[in-house]
Amino acid sequence: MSLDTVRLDRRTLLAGAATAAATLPLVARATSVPPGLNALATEKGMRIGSAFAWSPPGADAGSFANPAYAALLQRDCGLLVPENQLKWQATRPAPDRFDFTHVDAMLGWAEAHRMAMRGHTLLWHKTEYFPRWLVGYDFGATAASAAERLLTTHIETVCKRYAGRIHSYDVVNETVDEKTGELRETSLSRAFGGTVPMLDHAFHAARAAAPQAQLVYNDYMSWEPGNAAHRDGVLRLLEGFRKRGVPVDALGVQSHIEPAGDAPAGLLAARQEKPWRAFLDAVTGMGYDLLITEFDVADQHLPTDITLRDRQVADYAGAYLDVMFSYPQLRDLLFWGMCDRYSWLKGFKPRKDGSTPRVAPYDSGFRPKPLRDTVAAKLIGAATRR
Ligand code: 9MR
Repeated sequence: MSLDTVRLDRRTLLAGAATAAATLPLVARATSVPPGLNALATEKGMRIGSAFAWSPPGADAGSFANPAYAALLQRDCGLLVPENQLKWQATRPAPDRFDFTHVDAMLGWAEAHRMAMRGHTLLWHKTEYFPRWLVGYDFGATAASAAERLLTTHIETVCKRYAGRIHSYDVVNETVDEKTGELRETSLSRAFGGTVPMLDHAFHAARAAAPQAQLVYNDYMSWEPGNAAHRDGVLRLLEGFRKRGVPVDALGVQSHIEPAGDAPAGLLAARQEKPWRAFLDAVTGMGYDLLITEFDVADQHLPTDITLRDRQVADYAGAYLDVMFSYPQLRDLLFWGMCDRYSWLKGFKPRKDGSTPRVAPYDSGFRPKPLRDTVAAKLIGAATRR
């Protein structure tokens, strides 16, 4: 090999290296995938998650068995929650019979993909969501002990089945009446001898059956006007838990938020922030942690135009998350579904113009929306949790 050849080779090499150096960032930019939301959250000691469902393979559903939906979960989530499959209606077809087929499959999938799964819910204390057999149930002559047995058996059966695998439960869901702030009564609480002793018992039973799990009271009191009675009722409940030494670790703030009109998000937030912070300060002041358990943004009152609507949804969510993320007690944010296609709001809050509600981080074609960008930006701006 001549010296010239070596020189030429070195020159070529250097030129090549320079070209590579110049083009690498472009190539890297073009081919690298932006980090998922949970990856951004992890940097801050936080987690992002979503509700998901069970379905047969290939069904058009918000399920792990639908590859298009599963891809969103894998991209953005570190935490999942069954939307319906762990409710009494699904797991307890009869007083003495349990069916965990779907939950087992969901948890298996979550674990195989290195995601945690929350439990929702050990007691949804609202008659309309009881299994039919429970609504008119005959508790017999010793009603109080029969009711206690029914509830304890449920909590123990779920918690022990998933011991060491489910680390957070919505032990009680929605027991405060949104209009009056009073505690709901049901056939179960009446048989038990009162709602308060029944709720206390549910948390004690959960602590005994799942000593390491985070125990959550979950409800939909929100920051919009019209929620004051609901918030006050939840505060009274949480105060009572503390006074009586009931083991409750956190408040699940469902966060089905909804701009009341198409006023700028900043204006709406400015009106709503003060009472909302007063509520959250009172909750955290009692030592409770916070979770956003069911996040979505209803768009019933927003314009038809998609660009405008998506912007308003994202801005309103951004203003909300500014407040929520300012609480270091908040580490987990779960969407109530990753994409519009399967959102409960399609049926529950349909739009007058007949268009699909745009309430989730991805649209019905699984494309990311401004809401997703906003959540990413807020995670990047969030303080690191210890
Ligand atoms: O999204 C859920 C919907 O598919 C069910 O039909 C409904 C009744 O089981 O529950 C919805 O989820 C609710 C959650 O369990 C509790 N908070 C309010 C949610 C929306 O209604």
